[in-house]
Amino acid sequence: MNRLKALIFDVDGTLADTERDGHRVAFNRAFAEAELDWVWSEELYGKLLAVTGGKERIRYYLDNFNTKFARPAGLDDFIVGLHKAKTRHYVQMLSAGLIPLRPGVKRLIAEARAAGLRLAVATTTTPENVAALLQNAMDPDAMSWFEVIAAGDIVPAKKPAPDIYTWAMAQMGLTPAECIAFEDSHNGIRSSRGAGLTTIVAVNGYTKDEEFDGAAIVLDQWGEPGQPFCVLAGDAAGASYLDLALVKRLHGG
Ligand code: XBP
Ligand code: MG
Repeated sequence: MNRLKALIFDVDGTLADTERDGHRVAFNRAFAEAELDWVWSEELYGKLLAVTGGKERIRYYLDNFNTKFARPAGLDDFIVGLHKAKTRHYVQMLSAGLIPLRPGVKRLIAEARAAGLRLAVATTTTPENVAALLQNAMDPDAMSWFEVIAAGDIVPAKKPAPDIYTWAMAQMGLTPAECIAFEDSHNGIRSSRGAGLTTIVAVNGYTKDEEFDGAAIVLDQWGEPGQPFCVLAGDAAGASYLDLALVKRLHGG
């Protein structure tokens, strides 16, 4: 096994719990602004999360949950417009400080930087959303801490396809054996494992019952000193929160 050189983070659900009170709310605001009567409840949104990518999710909703909607002639442009408005609302919410990082994220990233490890992001969400989250919830300079931000439509096939992780590693000139991924969802780990990456998982409310075959470990949260995680699968070797020593142990290099 090669020495660990880089940490690659998913964003939604992994760095921050963004879906229920962030993305979902922003979608609903965009729908209301467009005078659509669509409302995505917490429960419905859980089903819609089967599909990653906001534009793809709107189409999935129309195909499966709102088949009677009279579609406009240019459906693609209509979805693109709705999604632009959604991104504007979502970025506004982040700028207002409404969405914090998950416990432990800031500490782990500080430790990784201090140890000289390289950092990247691999996500299906829109690049503006990543910038807004990192700048508002992590640090005004946090964008510069990440060597590669692989996001959104940069690859046509979104998670669970491995492409976004493969793209990020190609940009860094690293092999899967030199990296480790952090994920929160089944679609996410299918993508990271598909790209050959050892993957550490911390679930959230929407993903806690999903399958995480092939995960190095599955936790209920990243944990902090005084805020221990529960190990849902795997072996934390007695640790109670995820630090770099545990990351390296799970990576094996
Ligand atoms: C995240 C997503 C995204 C966000 C919405 O998945 O599925 O679609 O919900 O983002 P992952 P956009 O954490 O696996 O990357 O609306 O910007 O697409
Ligand atoms: Mg995720």
